[in-house]
Amino acid sequence: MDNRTVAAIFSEMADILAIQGENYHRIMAYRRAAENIAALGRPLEEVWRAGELETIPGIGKTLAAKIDELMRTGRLQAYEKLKAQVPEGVVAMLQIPDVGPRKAALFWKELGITSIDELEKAARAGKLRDLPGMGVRSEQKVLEGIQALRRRTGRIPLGVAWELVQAVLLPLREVPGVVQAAPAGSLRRMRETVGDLDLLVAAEDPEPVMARFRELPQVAEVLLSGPTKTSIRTHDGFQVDLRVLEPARWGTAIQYFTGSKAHNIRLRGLALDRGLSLSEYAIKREDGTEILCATEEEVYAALGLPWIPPELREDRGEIEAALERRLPDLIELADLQGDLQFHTTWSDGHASLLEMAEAARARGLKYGLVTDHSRGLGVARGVGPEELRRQRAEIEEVNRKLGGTFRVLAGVEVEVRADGSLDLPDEVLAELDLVVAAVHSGLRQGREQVTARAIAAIRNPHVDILAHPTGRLIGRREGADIDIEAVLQAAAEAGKAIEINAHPLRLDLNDVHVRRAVELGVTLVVNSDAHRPEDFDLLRFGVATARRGWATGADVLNTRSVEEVLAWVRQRNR
Ligand code: DGT
Ligand code: CA
Ligand code: CA
Ligand code: ZN
Repeated sequence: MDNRTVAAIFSEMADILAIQGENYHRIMAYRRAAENIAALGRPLEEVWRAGELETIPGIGKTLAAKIDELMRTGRLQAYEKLKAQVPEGVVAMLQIPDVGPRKAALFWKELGITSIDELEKAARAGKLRDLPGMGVRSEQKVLEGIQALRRRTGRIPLGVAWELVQAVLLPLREVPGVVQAAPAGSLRRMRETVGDLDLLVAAEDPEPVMARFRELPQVAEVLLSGPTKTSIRTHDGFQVDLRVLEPARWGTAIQYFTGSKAHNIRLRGLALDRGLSLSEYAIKREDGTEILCATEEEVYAALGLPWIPPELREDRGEIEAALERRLPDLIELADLQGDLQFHTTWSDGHASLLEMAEAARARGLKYGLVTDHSRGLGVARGVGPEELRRQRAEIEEVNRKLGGTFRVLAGVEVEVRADGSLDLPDEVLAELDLVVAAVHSGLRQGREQVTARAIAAIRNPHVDILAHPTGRLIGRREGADIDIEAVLQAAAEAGKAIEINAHPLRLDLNDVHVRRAVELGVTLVVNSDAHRPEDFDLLRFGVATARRGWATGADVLNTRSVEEVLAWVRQRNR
């Protein structure tokens, strides 16, 4: 427990108390303590060991006891109790300029808003202006505040960037004369976050494309607009750069603007070795004549290379692999035959088992493992032994209805408790087709403890898959401080699978960890973790992360048929 963590906990407690309209002095006590701990200048743990907590300004008996509890157990009951009373998204609203605890509470209590995204929707729909103490002007200020917050937090999560780009490309593709339209930059490489959006269009006449782009409803402000490039800022505060170029130069342009910069620098070096110079416009020979490349394949071929998938273009060994003709045959979305984690209304999902199965089937999947949360997580309607028994009957009924076109497997997302034990008894787990284990609480425990919990779960003979190992939420919550190397080693030894959670805010394992897992021969699973029917579309982000980690179809369990997956479980249990 370092100073920063303890300070953050106290400051969050102050926020929650403020939203609850608690006594001012109590709120200020937590705030002052948080500030003084953050500014302490020496490890709080040392002060605690020396028994001198109460010498810190603002720390009296009560707060000293709380720090003591945190240091000894890694947890704080009072904090957990408070957190359970106010949704995380409501606390997050306090980061919005001009939204204080009183307003956050108002939005939550009056309109049931529990996230910044929901708040934005409500503001756009004009639902905030009629609340007590609000008005059209203050509603507008909330929207501006959200945009400012997004600009400040900087990088855009992949899922948000993807949606925006699809929405922008659609009308551009309809402009007469447009031959090609595609994302470039970090989005095409499917990085987990994207700085700004880079779009490329091939057309002989740029102006109609630029004109259409400037008039899109997403545009808040045109930053610059010329014959080759237009930059805009969206209402959400995201910058989008559009470049339009002649179709004959598409290959060099899309290659250049896809990046990464590091990858491009290596390519330019290879070109120079061959007496060529590579730019976004063309490849130039020493005598000044140009080689125009209409496709990316031609660019790579001119440098003596096979085409390299964008997800690999980070200068992490892909150039060497390409030169030696040993690029991996990367997994593709169409390789997935099933999904081994989705939720239903039996826990915190929003659709029935049948609806979810049909949605998965509609996306070409052949099987799915239903994994509702076990009780311990404290989500509404978690499953215990009795619910799992009743759910089994529903699974059989759904499978009968689907008549062999799709198979639902019986599973659970069982909570790994703070002490590493599981939330359901072994005999209940033994009844299920596959078991997914996950750590959702106590992510702030020390490195050794969190790692030991994950490894204990992996070694439990009933567990098949460890879900989202770090528990991070990109841009919102750091993952646990966990020894991924040790977790992967344990999985390799036990023959268990590790999840790549496809939710674009998780992508957990991340690309770098996937790469290590592949090296160690760990079996991977790409799971949607769907909570609603449309969430099965998120699988693309999981597959992209697998590709960024150099994974092939053979590395990923759910590229196999349902029989092969069940055989994988059985052979381990022999
Ligand atoms: P981002 O926006 O921070 O997520 O990352 P990128 O990769 O999209 O970078 P961005 O938007 O600055 O530039 C898009 C691509 O343009 C980049 O991936 C490679 C290319 N590029 C930009 N600046 C340079 C440069 O100075 N040298 C080279 N070789 N390529 C560049
Ligand atoms: Ca970019
Ligand atoms: Ca850019
Ligand atoms: Zn859930």
